[in-house]
Amino acid sequence: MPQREITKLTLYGNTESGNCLKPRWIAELLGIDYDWVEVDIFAGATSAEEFLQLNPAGQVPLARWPDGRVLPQSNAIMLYLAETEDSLLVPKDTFKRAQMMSWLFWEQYSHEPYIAVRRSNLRFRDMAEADLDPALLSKGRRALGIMEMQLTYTDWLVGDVMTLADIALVAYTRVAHEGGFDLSDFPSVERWISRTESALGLPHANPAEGAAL
Ligand SMILES: N[C@@H](CCC(=O)N[C@@H](CS)C(=O)NCC(=O)O)C(=O)O
Repeated sequence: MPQREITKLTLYGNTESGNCLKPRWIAELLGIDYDWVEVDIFAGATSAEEFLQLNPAGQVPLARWPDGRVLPQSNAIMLYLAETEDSLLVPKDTFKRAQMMSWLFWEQYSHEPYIAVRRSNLRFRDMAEADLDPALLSKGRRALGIMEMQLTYTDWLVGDVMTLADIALVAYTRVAHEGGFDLSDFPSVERWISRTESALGLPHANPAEGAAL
C-alpha cells in the first residue's frame, strides 16, 4: 500500500466486506466527502508494517483524517460520522440511542461472527460445506430468528425510522445467502432487507428475492 497524502476523510476498506461498506454507506448517505483506499485483505495487506502503524489490530475498515486521527471498528466509525453530522440515523432520545447501541453490540458478538464468517469461508476461502463448523449455521440462523421476531412487529429495528442498527445489520444479512443461509425462512427480515437497501439506494443483493417493499 503506497504512502499517500491525506487531504480529506479517508476510508481504508475492502468492497467485499460488509464491515467496510457500513461507513462508506454512511458517508454516501450524509454527503460526506471521502477518499476510498481499497485494501486487499486476501493478499495480507492488513498485515503490512505500513498498515499496522495505522491500525495495530490489522483490520479494515479504518477511517483516517488529515489531522492524524485514525479510527478503527465499523460501528464506531459509523457512529462518529453520523453524530458529527447530527444525523437522524442516531436517535436523539437517549433510551432509543441505547437500544440502537444494543443492536450494534449484538451484531458484532452474535450475528457477524457466524453469518459473515460462514460467507467468507464459502465465498472467499473456497472451503467445502462439509469442512465448516456446524455451529456457524445454527448460530447464524438463531441470529436471523431474533431479527425476525423484532421485524415481525416493527419496520425498523429501533423506533419508526432507519438507524445505524439497521445499517450495521443489513451489511451481512443482505448477503447471508452467500453463506448458505436460506432467508425465505425469515420473511420479515427479507422485507426489511429490501426496505433498508432502498433507503440506502443499493441494488438487491439477493437475486432470489422479490422487488423492494
Ligand atoms: N469488529 C471489526 C471487524 C473488522 C474485520 O473483521 N475486518 C476484516 C475484514 S471484514 C479484516 O480486516 N480482515 C483482515 C485480517 O484480519 O487480516 C469491525 O467491525 O470493524
